[in-house]
Amino acid sequence: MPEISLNRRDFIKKMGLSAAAMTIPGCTSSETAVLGTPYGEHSAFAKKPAGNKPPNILLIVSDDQGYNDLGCYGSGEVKTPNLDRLAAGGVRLTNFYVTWPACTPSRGSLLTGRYPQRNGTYDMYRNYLVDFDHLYTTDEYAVSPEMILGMDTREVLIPRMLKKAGYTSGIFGKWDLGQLHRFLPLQRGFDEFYGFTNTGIDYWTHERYGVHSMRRGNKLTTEDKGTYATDLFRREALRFIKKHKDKPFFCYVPFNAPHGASNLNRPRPGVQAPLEYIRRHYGEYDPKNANTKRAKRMRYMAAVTYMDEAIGRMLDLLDELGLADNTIVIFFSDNGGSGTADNGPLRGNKGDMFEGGIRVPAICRWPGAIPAATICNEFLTSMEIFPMLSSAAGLGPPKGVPLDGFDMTAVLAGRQKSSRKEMFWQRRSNKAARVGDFKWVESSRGSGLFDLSKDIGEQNDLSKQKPEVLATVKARFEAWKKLMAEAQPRRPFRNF
Ligand SMILES: [Ca+2]
Repeated sequence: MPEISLNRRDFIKKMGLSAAAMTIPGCTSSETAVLGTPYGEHSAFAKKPAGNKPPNILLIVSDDQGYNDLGCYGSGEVKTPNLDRLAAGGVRLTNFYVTWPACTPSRGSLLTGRYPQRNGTYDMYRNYLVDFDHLYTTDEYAVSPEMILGMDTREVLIPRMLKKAGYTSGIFGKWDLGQLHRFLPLQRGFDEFYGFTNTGIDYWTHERYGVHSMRRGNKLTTEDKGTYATDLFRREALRFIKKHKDKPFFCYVPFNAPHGASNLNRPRPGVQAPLEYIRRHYGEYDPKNANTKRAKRMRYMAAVTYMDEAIGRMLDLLDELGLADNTIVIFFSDNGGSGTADNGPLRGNKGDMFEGGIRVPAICRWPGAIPAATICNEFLTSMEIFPMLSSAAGLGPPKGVPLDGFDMTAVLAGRQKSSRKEMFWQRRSNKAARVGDFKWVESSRGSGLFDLSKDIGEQNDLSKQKPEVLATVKARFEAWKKLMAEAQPRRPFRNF
């Protein structure tokens, strides 16, 4: 690719963007403005005076839920009355991205506010031999990648950041950021943890390919073996909220639903849900024909609805305790849906660089700060959550930590346009960049240049018609790669 040097005016002209659209509030650096994302010290924090009591935070993440698999996103099939209720009380985002098309790096970016390539976790921590039916022995598992890799301990995670503002933090569900003692939630700023530390489990046995995985705090526990995991994360989150109702809390609930079960049995069980629940909500279901596409879809939908009901209980509790008005509730899926999930109208699935892998359903409710029953079509990402919460807590950005997002509160409130103009993704050799409305993908599952403003389904490849745009977007990607390469190196994957 030829070396391309563009000044700001050329760049804006080529991208067909107005100068006004490229301006970042509170940011005067033209280079940062061209980059679009307020990197590092340019992070556009809209610091608000902290009230007497900073808002509580309930952050809920679903696992592999499809873009179209919520009632409020248009599904006529999947029942999510409580997520729909959440959206009715706040804002539903249509243009919200995660940083990676699968679990671990997406969650790492959420908690650090940084690109995977910056925080060092730019791939999964998992044992791939299970794909070939290899059951790890205890000794093998103890030294396997899944066990020994973890988020670099120099990274500042949301709970540690919030600690400065007096928050108590709990996580109930899937951690996925390392299993050795030093990587576990209690060593990373959380005060309470009940859940599993690897990247997926059987919903009832809580085993990951034969390895028992549920923990309370730092210790493995079998106290709830046999109970459906969603019930457990609901129970623990409700307990935590009740216990800490009088002080600011951060309750992080990353459900394992509706991720497929990590189970060696062939055929693999896929998504699991209680039989009577599937029948009650989705009709006739015969467990003897569990491997038809319809049966798999029914289990997936039931797992989503079951999770939705658990979320409803949390929203009810906030109401009962009189906390709802001073609680930020955020929900999103960690990546696009796979298997029988419905990502319509987006192209592709979990794992893909197309929108179906990385654009996800997201809802935010914050009474008094964000108007109810609104829709936000602005370009936003999960990296905006760290700065948003930091600002809500009355804190500035952590010192010396370059963030890759900005406080999106004013955008969610409809008072400002998003200052995000660019976003970049890399999963091994698969690459993607979005600059303005143009999206470039180069991947093993397809490539092209697409205009998302006219072609959200990424069907019409414009590479040949718009070679200059293609060159510009690729140049932006290369500039981002360079920036990431210059960042202070982080474990575990980077060679330094
Ligand atoms: Ca996932």
